[in-house]
Amino acid sequence: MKVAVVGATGLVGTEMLKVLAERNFPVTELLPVASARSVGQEIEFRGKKYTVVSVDEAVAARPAVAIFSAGGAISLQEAPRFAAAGTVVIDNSSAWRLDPTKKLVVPEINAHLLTADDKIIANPNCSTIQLVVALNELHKRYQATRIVVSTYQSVTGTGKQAVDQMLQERAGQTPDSPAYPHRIDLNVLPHIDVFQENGYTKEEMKLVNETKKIFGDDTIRLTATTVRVPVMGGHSEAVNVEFAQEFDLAEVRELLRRTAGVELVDDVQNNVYPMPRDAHGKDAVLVGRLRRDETQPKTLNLWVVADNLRKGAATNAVQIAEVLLKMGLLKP
Ligand code: 11C
Repeated sequence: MKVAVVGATGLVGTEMLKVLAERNFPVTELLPVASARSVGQEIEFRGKKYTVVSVDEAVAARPAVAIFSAGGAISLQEAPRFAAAGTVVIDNSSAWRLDPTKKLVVPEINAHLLTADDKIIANPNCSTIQLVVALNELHKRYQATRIVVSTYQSVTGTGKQAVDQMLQERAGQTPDSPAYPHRIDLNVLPHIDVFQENGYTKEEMKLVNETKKIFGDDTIRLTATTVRVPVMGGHSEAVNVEFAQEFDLAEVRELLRRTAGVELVDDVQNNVYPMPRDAHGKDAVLVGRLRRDETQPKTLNLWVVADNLRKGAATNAVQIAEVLLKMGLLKP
């Protein structure tokens, strides 16, 4: 398979190359694509050097699949060009996620919807992916009716500039080019992405709208507060979920043990619960702190942690490519 990775030099792009190699995706030729200033640079993939090429060169090479992580504007402009050349695009930006003609896919949940007509497939936002993976089996069994989620998101979600800001602040330096309007190290910012007219941030509304689309259920009521914390390993979420059906905690535990993509990490007697340091570099969504909300019936509290660059971005995108390959929907 000829594979293009668009945005190959960014944090997510680098992770995509790592995941493609680790999972032995059958890449026969890699087309790393990046902005004009990176074209001509070399990157290494499975011990071989590849030259970074322009979008035009990559489109002309007609790869089987192009995995994008280069921001919404580039996806809007360039994904249709790849699709027109016969390449299937898996896009990690928010550009196509809510487009009713595009599928928003988390393989454990809705990969069965994919068909040969899907030429641009959207990869959800990282904070949404870990939420829906954690709730998938519980939603099927008890039907979630209302979800309240508060996130604690890693600086890696913003990108390299934010990582540099935090590390420079930590070293007592003034950041060269801060990513945030405030200090992030030794601080917490209740602000991820831009504020909308309704007072919520775009990140908060992504959680609301993407969750409904992935579960194919517009009736779920979801409200979110998304917060940036000075952490590197992954995103954490405190989730309060109300179900239509009564549940049994032992059964919830059993369902989570059997949920694809979930690792149950819940032994509070021994101080065992999910933490971003433990999620870092892993593909599993870690779930713990399971307890009944004692203020109202049929309501569960849980704590969900995942590496936002892996299952939250690169791994989910590569898993979509793997499904397409298995379904015979990628043309070599
Ligand atoms: C963050 N969730 O942590 C964002 C990053 O829509 O794919 C990913 C943004 C997106 O800042």
